[in-house]
Amino acid sequence: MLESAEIVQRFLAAKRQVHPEVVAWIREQSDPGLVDRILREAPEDAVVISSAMIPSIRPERDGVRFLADPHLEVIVGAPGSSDVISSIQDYVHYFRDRYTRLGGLVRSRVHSMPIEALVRTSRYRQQECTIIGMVVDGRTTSKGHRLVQLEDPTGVIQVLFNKNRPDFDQAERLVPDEVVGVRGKLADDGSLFYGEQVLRPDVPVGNAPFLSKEAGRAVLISDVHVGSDTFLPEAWDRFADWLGENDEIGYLLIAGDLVDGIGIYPGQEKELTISNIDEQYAEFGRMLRDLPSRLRIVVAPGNHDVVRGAEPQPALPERFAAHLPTNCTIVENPCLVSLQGVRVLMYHGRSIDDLIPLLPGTTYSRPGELMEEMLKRRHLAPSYGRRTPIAAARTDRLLIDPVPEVLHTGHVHIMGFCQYRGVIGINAGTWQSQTAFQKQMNINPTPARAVSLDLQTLAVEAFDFS
Ligand code: D5M
Ligand code: FE
Ligand code: ZN
Repeated sequence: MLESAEIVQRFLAAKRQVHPEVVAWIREQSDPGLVDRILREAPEDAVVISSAMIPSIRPERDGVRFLADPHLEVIVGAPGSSDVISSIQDYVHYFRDRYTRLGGLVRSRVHSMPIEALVRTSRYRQQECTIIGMVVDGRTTSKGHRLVQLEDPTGVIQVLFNKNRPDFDQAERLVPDEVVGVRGKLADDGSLFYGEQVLRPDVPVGNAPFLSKEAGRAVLISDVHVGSDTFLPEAWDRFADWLGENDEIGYLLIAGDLVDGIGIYPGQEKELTISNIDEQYAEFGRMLRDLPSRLRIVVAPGNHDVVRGAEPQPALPERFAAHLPTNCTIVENPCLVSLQGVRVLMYHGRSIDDLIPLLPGTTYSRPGELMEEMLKRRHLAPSYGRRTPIAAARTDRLLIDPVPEVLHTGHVHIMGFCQYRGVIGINAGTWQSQTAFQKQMNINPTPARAVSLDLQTLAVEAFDFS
């Protein structure tokens, strides 16, 4: 084992100072190559090597451990936590887990009964009760009422929502595979359940977000799309300068679509300035290295990135992560990170494409509303089997549990916000101007945006670098 004095000496020899915490940690590791690796990977402009610089000193393949950073913590979604999956068995487990956990949130508030027990005897007819189930599907009847099929582990039932009853608008917003409670009455012949009220898992009414006791500021962005001919380098440079001028900003969170990728859509090759995937990440890495080295940067993938599309998406593999500076923490999509105790749920946001056609009145131009719909359902991607591929693992990693302070999404390239029962939703926009495809789809992006978050107050401020 290296002695402390020797460790300090080796840093001094390299014209660096080292924090005592780091020295203590190095002593414990009994890893002779560690000092050299830290010296090699530490930010060039760092005079004092602090513990904050160590967590992302990536394990070389022999698996060096990290020193926990007191400020940034990956609670869920550290690299390697998404299982390898996809047997029938997992699909069954996946939906059971989704039902049990989301149903449990409703069950904790109301007394409910299994569908099978309800229809078996005539005892419960004409008596108000609550059932909890997963929406199989729904349709509007010829008279304009809403008929929804609801399933729990014991049975299936048709639930009819009368268009003239108060909660009809909520019934219209039931989407396939979400888990809800429905309060109502069984029909006399037991064939139907008359739904009166929709009870969603929801954020508790009294939800009180955690606030950091110390000052701190994070910046949230998304959809950088490096390598695309519509990526905006000058705007990015202005952003980089601004980060340099505002040294109270300690964190930068990036919610996916880091690069434009290769072969993501037909004809993409004609719209790329960098047509090699390694080169795209190398360029992205250079851009991050040019940012102030004090920043702790959290890097999550999106559907344009090089990892599998099925969510949860794994973190960037080492081959590509190796291009990123050591102050980057690579994570999965989704992931839950804590910044001084303020929990940010990062999710690229692909399910927004699925939710918009399912939810009347929603639009790409107001992504905040879709984040609110996710929070009410306590789920990031409520409907299975649409445009958002979901890897059906034994546990449903797309549940929103615990309730975070902040939900950070991207994907739609339009900045938007919500504030729902104490939770702040931030859709961060993009660094790419309108693509030919988006023009065709009539999607008007809000490029070159960054959103700042005050960790003491959760105050949000938007900046435009275009
Ligand atoms: O997604 C950027 C935006 O383009 C986002 O609003 C979704 C939309 N988009 C992407 N692909 C499609 C398809 N195939 N149909 C309709 N809309 C789409 P990005 O992930 O950056 O490509
Ligand atoms: Fe994107
Ligand atoms: Zn995307």
